[in-house]
Amino acid sequence: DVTRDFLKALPKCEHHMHLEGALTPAVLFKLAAKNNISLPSDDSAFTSAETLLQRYERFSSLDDFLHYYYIGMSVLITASDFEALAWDYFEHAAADGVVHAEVFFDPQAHLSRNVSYETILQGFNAARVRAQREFDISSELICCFMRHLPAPDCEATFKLEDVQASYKRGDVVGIGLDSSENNFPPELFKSLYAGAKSLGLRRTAHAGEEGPSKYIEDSLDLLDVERIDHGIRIAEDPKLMERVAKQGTLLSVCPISNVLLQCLTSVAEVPIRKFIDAGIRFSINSDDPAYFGNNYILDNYIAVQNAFSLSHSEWRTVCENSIRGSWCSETRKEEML
Ligand code: ES4
Ligand code: ZN
Repeated sequence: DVTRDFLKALPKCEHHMHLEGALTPAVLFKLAAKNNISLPSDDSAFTSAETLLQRYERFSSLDDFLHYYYIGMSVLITASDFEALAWDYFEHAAADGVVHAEVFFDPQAHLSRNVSYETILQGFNAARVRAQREFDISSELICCFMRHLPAPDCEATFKLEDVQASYKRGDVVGIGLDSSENNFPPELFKSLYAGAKSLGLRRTAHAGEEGPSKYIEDSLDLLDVERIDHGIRIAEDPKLMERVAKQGTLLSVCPISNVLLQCLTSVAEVPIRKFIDAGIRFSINSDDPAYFGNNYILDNYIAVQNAFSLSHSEWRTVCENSIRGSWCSETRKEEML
């Protein structure tokens, strides 16, 4: 039988974890006090870390979650705040048996508060260097653009000197697209993604989380993405499933997130068995662990096991596909395999 120890020991890659989503209510209140940031006084959820945690247990939708997520990250000010946030994640990742993590961040949410891009990267990079040294965890940063903002604003951020310099240095491996999905279709971001491709950046986008499977198809056709984040609604389109299986596009699936944001009513509804039967590659990820019941990657693996009873060999295939779908060097992939 597949045990927790077996799942923990697998060489896991994480592809879908928003660093800002690792901000726990306890750290949020600590940083708010340190940085003199006032939290909303008209929402009783912000009375204490305990009441906030309780509010996190009943998100009604992606947008309801995002409201709290964007307020939460307003307490992040200094490089050491960003470093502590990322380090907190890497400690959990190490405990869960992660060997390689490709993590998202949302620069626009910080630049708009006059936190510099260099401050963000300095903090994250310090944590990444330490995670490599102390835990042997390799990592990559993926720069996400927030699709609820005007596409020209996203492109202006993409073109900022500091942002371009981080791409050239190799500190950022690729771009992603996140935030509210419905009514913000992939086609709005065609020129952003064309620009990223011309720089040799890797490309992914959230699609088919709350939005229709058409957004998955359009992300492939119009944005030329190499991975799809979530992608669960692909199950509505058998033809697209065939295409994604054939192309080998990897879906970064986040089962507990999908349930807690009420995209699905249980983990058993994640189309894991359909994906396996169709030959669709996927990884299993935590999304925003501090907002989703403190569930990190291993909790998501266990939830999938409880719902689908995969075999040892099926689990090894999940992890092999996750390694092959990673954006690290081929040498690093061989080490992990
Ligand atoms: C996100 Cl779960 C999810 N979906 C879209 N955007 C996000 N940003 C952080 N978590
Ligand atoms: Zn996400």
